[in-house]
Amino acid sequence: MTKHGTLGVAVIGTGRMGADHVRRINAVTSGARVAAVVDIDAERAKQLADGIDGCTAYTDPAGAMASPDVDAVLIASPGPVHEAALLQAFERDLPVLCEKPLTPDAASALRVLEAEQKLGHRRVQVGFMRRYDAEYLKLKALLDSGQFGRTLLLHCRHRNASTPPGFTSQMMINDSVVHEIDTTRWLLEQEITAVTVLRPRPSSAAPDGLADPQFVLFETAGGAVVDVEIFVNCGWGYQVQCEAVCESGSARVGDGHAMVTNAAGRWGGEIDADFVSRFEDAYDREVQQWVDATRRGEVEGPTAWDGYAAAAVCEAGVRAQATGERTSTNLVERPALYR
Ligand code: ISE
Repeated sequence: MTKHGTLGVAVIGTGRMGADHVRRINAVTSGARVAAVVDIDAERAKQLADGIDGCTAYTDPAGAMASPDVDAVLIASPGPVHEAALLQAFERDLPVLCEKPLTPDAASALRVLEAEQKLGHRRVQVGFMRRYDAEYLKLKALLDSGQFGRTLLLHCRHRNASTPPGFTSQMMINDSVVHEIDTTRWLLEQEITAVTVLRPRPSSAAPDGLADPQFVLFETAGGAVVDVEIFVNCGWGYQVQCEAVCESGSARVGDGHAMVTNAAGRWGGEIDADFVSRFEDAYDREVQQWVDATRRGEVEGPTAWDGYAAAAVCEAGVRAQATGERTSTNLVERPALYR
């Protein structure tokens, strides 16, 4: 699979996540190297490439993918340009790790599914990193073991300290709750059939026009109910928690009790500032497993179908948010390639 012993990766998009993945592949991941970086900001791409042995800067994904040094592609550009990059990667039959979202809406995700099916084999892993988090993996193993019986409910909390300028109420579903959509589908192995969104009176700290927080409910095909508190300007840190309530027990992850201190008559711990630090280990594991599988000629992890299903549920979520009504999801039948 690799032409030079190690996997030559083109990283497309060098914003916050892309730059972090460049650092990761360079410093943490084994068996891979950054062979190309792509950014519409030529200066930014050049600066990054200059610091890496044998790395070339490009401003267009197709140019990088045509390089004989590139064996695989990591897409970390903004969601709206994912589709074009994915289709270009398929043309060259290159393996892809695509940051979430696969694409910003169900129709474009469906086009990606169709193109991958035409290839006849899977090429895409979608970057839903929570599936690689040590605590979430433990919860998944516990639920899969059946020890606590069937899962009845999930209670999820998703809090960000603050949002960048321009963050909209719709993005609270498409960028943030999309993670709970994926973890629900993954943990329960059921599709989400309906979404309801309640909007309490916004926090006085919410930026103008942002309905923050929101309370989102999913119903699943197997009859489970999932609630998600999404609060993206809570101000006190980054918290992602999930409690599964089952027939004979419950289990909770994400309390962040790595170290508890006792001093001056109080006990306490630290709260992560953002997702880059909270999920650092998960990102490391995700990229390493992608590299390992790719070098073996295999594709693992969340599929393009998972990316499509998440996009379809997000669409229902955004509709539910606008209308205040319980909104059914509308997924196409799962194609054989993804069964
Ligand atoms: C961001 O895009 C992420 O993916 C984070 O995991 C999430 O917590 C945040 O709300 C999103 O904006």
